[in-house]
Amino acid sequence: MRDYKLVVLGAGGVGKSCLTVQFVQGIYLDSYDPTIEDSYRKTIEIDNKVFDLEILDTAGIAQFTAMRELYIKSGMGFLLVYSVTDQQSLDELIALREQVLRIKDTDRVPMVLVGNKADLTDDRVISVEDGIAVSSKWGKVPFYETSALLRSNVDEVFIDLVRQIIRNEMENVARSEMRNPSLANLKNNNSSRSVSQPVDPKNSANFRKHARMGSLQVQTGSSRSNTPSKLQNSSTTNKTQKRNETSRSSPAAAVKSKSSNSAVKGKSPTKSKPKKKKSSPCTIL
Ligand SMILES: Nc1nc2c(ncn2[C@@H]2O[C@H](COP(=O)(O)OP(=O)(O)OP(=O)(O)O)[C@@H](O)[C@H]2O)c(=O)[nH]1
Ligand SMILES: [Mg+2]
Repeated sequence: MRDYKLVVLGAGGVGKSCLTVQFVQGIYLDSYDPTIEDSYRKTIEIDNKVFDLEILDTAGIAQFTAMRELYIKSGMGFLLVYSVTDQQSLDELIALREQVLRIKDTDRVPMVLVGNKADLTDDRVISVEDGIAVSSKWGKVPFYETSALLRSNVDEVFIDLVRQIIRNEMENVARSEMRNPSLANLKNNNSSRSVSQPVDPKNSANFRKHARMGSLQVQTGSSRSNTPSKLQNSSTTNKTQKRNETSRSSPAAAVKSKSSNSAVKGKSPTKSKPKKKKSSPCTIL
């Protein structure tokens, strides 16, 4: 089984590490210690198929971003994270996305736009509508608001990304078969081949060891999501950086109680009910 290589990108302090660690280990990091580069592994079951994920949590602050080009090359899907409390973090994502598209040399890159820290309602400067606008500009890239603190929409953003990668691969296979029908014959004669095998060699090489599109999906993350009942913590983590024990504390703890239990779809955040995804079962192993 091969790894699905996901890369978490965004400005410093937006919550990339918190989202990743919540997804992989089910814990919330209250302190802030800027990341250089951390790699995590997690096994996940989607639609009765098991996927090994390798998640690269990247540096947000400028002096640690030298490796960016390398990991964008090898990443198969990208979480583009901003903080709803920080306008600049959304502005920075625009350049980041362009860098991803340039390096990948295609505009069909699996990607999710993530507005984190949705629990910080008093500090919010970016509205749901602002996020929707960026998502639309980007060709309806799936957009979620999340809260790593409340574990809201955390699994959802990663699962969406994996689904996009799977879909992308199937489309690539179909496209290359259309261009070269003999490939389809070969496939028909070889029943052991899986459609989820890599078709883009760029995606399978050089991932550093340590180191959608359909309807617009908008889910705000100011409520604690239900952790999948089959969630088991079977992840392994490869830290490339020691966390600073005296790191400064986050404002997160102070706002824990400010969360509301709302989840919205589309443009009516206060009225809508939580969006029911039509997806088939996912199990985090
Ligand atoms: N209230 C709240 N605070 C959060 C949330 N996610 C992260 N934080 C806090 O924001 C600070 C930065 O979080 P990190 O996950 O370390 O940020 P990062 O994007 O990994 O930062 P770099 O590694 O420097 O790029 C920490 O103090 C977290 O506790 C969230 O969803 N809600
Ligand atoms: Mg980090």
